[in-house]
Amino acid sequence: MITLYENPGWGSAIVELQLALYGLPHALVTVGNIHQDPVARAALGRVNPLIQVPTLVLENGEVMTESAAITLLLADLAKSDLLVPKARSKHRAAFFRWLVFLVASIYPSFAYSDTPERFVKGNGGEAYQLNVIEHRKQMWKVMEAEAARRGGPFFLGDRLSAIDIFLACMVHWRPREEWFRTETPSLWRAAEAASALPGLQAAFARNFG
Ligand SMILES: N[C@@H](CCC(=O)N[C@@H](CS)C(=O)NCC(=O)O)C(=O)O
Repeated sequence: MITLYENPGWGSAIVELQLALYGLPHALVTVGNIHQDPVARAALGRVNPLIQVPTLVLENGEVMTESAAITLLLADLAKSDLLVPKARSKHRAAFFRWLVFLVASIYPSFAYSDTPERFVKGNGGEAYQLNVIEHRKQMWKVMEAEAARRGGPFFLGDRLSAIDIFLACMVHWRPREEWFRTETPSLWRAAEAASALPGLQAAFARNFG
């Protein structure tokens, strides 16, 4: 069985929701506060030297990290195009573009703002943290313009994809729900549409309830 190392509400939720939607059997191992607890860090570090969630261990023992890579792999394992548009489908290019933007540009900014002490020495950390969050807001606005142009209800328009699952989780992270609801209504609508999908309720409540 697949094992997901996770913390409720953290990035592992992006993977847990996909496992739930596909109906792929999996076990959960809660890792605890890997930012602060040396025991939790050591335990996860034995599985994944990056000490990050999501960490997935496949049935054959292979370790998978990186939420986008896991997203693509799960679609293969589930033999499904529910969340990943098929090769040559009309949504494929936009899906690749925005999936990579999410994980390469937006997601790393959480490491920079959540643990500024890793990146800034001395007492400049707070201003730096606020700047990172402001920069993240600008990136979300770029995604908002794209979602608005496509017209919803999902990020890609009329087609659900894993991007909506990322949004359903990430709108709960800073700058958080109220900001998304008012400043990026198209992203909020896509996140809400994904959160309401049948089959997701238990996993969603476990992470964000
Ligand atoms: N590139 C990774 C990023 C994962 C990530 O940053 N996870 C956060 C939790 S949301 C984490 O585990 N942070 C702990 C750390 O970086 O020390 C992915 O896309 O899965």
